[in-house]
Amino acid sequence: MPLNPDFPWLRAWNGPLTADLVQRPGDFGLGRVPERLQPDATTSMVCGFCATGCGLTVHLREGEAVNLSADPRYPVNLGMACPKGWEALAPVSAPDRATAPLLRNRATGALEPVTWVRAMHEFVGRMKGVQERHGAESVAFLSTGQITTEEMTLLGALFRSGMGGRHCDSNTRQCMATAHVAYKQSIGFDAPPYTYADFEESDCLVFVGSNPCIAHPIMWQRVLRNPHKPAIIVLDPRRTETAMAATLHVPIAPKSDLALLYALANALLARGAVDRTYIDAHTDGFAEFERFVAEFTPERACADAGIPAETFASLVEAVANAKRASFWWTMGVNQGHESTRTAQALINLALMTGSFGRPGTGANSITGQCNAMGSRLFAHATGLPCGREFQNPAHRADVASVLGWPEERIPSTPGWAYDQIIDGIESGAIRGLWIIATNTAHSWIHQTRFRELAKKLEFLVVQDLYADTDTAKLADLILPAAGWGEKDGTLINSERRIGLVKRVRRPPGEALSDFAIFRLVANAWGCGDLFRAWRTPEEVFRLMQRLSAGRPCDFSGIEGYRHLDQSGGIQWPYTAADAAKAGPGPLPVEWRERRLFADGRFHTPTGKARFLFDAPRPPVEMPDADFPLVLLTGRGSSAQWHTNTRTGRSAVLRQMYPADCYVEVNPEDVARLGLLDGRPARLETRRGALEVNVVSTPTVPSGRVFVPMHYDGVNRLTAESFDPHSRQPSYKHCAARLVPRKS
Ligand SMILES: Nc1nc2c(c(=O)[nH]1)N[C@H]1C(S)=C(S)[C@@H](COP(=O)(O)OP(=O)(O)OC[C@H]3O[C@@H](n4cnc5c(=O)[nH]c(N)nc54)[C@H](O)[C@@H]3O)O[C@H]1N2
Ligand SMILES: Nc1nc2c(c(=O)[nH]1)N[C@H]1C(S)=C(S)[C@@H](COP(=O)(O)OP(=O)(O)OC[C@H]3O[C@@H](n4cnc5c(=O)[nH]c(N)nc54)[C@H](O)[C@@H]3O)O[C@H]1N2
Ligand code: SF4
Ligand SMILES: [Mo]
Repeated sequence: MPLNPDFPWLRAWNGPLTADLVQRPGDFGLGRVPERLQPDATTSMVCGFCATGCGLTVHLREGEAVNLSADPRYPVNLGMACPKGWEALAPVSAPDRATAPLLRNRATGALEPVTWVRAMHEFVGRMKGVQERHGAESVAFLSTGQITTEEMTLLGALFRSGMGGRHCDSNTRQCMATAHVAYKQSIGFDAPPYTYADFEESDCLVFVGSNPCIAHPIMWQRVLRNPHKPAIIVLDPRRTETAMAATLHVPIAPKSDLALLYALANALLARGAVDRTYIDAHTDGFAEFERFVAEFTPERACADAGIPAETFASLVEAVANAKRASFWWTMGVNQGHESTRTAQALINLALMTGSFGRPGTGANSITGQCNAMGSRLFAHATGLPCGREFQNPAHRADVASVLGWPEERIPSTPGWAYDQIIDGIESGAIRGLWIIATNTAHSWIHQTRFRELAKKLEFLVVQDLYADTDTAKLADLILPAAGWGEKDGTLINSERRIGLVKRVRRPPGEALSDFAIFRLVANAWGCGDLFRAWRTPEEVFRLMQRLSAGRPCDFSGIEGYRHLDQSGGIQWPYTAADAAKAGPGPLPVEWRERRLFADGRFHTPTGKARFLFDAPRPPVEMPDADFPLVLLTGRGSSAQWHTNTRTGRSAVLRQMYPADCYVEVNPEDVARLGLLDGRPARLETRRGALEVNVVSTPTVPSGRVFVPMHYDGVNRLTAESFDPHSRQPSYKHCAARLVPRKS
């Protein structure tokens, strides 16, 4: 394929990326390490692991990061950080980073380093080739909640408006799709209402399918600062670290949440512990809900959930007595076969008790990845930016006018969700796939199927920090990406706080920021003109602000990156009217922690929140004689991040978790199954098997076992099943058996 004529600078740049090019300020969002970073100074930025969004102080020598500490002034973490935060430089400093594009030699099958020019030739030539043969919609991308919002915005626009693609999704589907859909349906917009001060102000915190001691340790520190001697209730099939620290553990049977939460609503009604004034003024559909929950008696709930009657009574008592009840949920809810309704059952509880918009209250989804919230607003997967809909002509016109593009450029049809894209590979509808900052071959439910299907693709591109991830190993082309600390941009945390990340390190070799790679692709593809005003991350941030204007997430009042830097991040919304009240410069203290819906007005057409509910259903795969155990999966330690590509590269973090995969088994089951504590066993499901070491522990009840998701192979076991509303995978329920291994 001839080089695209719109791409003269790349034609000239026919070789390795030179130091000179890297240092040309402003080019492709790279730029030199900013002037303001004096030698041996410090600067601050937010952590790039979890959605807590802690502020970290970066210590610099001669303008480059040499060390990190927790930022005492940042309103999120108040000087605390978890092990991953302290070790955040280790994954980017690893000696085995991907440093040049790698192309698979079709004759030998080996991956060989190539120039960026060649890499772009291949990318454009082969993706366009697939499109010519099989139609524009035959290429797809899978992206992430772990790149900057500016990068997500650019990628979505590039793919849908520039490359003519349609099907794209991100790993946020595995994680936050449920919360997104639940909020949207119930309160009209994906707007988690809380601020972290609510952890400290609540007098009753109900955590459902959430283990913050491990997964959000700094949020848990905020709970520990609560001076009100709160009731802390944990609904989890396992006696987790969080459950142990709680005032009440409700050890419910896996996936019995929905029925139990309806029974809780019914019991609160029976006690009169509901706020009728609030319900009448601010909600729709309560009468139907009240009738619906009447059949969920305490007896039925306790039988279904396998919990003692006293435990249920204590739960009801605690919520009924609370003045400021808050309901928090994470993956034990989101990853389920009826997860949207379960999340909405929590929203219903908050609404009926008037626990919305006041300090210490809320139906609060805790986010996972550092920028899942950015992805929910800007990824182009489920809609146009800022909760706009593809099919809505007025929404398309808005976007076109902000971007200065003809309206025909704005996509008008939704694309497929993650699972549909995978099915599309099987059916032959998807032939080219671009995977960015996610490790599908490990993290996708039923990974064996994905690995088999990947072989069917005509072209697989993987863009990652490392060339040896399970997904990168399958690629035809690997694009080496800069990581956290090597690029500028913003991330949005769980409480809607927009925080800044900065370039405080030079990426190794020829690795480029994802932003720069997307710009390269745009130019090579021949649609670079569309993105003339998208040269730097901050220019794109300005566009994002204009896209947000007038929407519930409006942050058009932010003055720019410097303003975020001075203010400890800024929560959306922050409108131009807010800015006029707060005044210029660093945000006044009273603006630094803000919650939503104090006025009880929601984003639905009526301004009222809706009670949404459905009859509970059993999970698709129940234990039986052959596979008698329920397999639970989730986070294993605060030192491991997902598929461990990053955390596995820190020698310090490696000391903090077992090197080999393990399964937690109740001591009774260990004895009954002839297993031995600390010895290997085979964990089998209908889809595959995994070698694991047995950890005998009473924290999992008999009949259930738990495997952390961080070790490769866990998703050989899981069963493909999805929530019908959010299409989020149900990672936390399938039937399994454990067999002692004779060794
Ligand atoms: N250290 C560390 N921290 C992380 C991450 C990480 O990989 N490592 N990942 C981040 C991301 S992306 C996410 S999404 C969050 C996840 O954060 P969490 O959701 O808190 O973590 P998980 O361990 O996946 O799941 C939470 C709990 O759900 C329980 N559970 C399983 N099935 C059910 C059920 O049917 N009902 C109920 N009520 N509970 C159930 C599990 O036993 C588990 O204890 O963590 C974030 N933080
Ligand atoms: N069984 C089971 N499976 C699960 C879960 C579970 O609880 N149980 N949880 C699910 C959840 S909630 C989630 S969020 C997913 C997470 O699943 P993944 O997203 O697959 O996990 P990560 O290991 O975070 O993968 C991110 C990849 O991006 C790379 N990367 C990091 N930073 C950058 C960057 O700036 N640019 C680029 N280009 N690459 C970068 C990393 O090296 C890594 O390879 O797993 C899901 N899978
Ligand atoms: S709690 Fe999350 S954001 Fe804070 S330091 Fe740890 S990984 Fe980073
Ligand atoms: Mo997640």
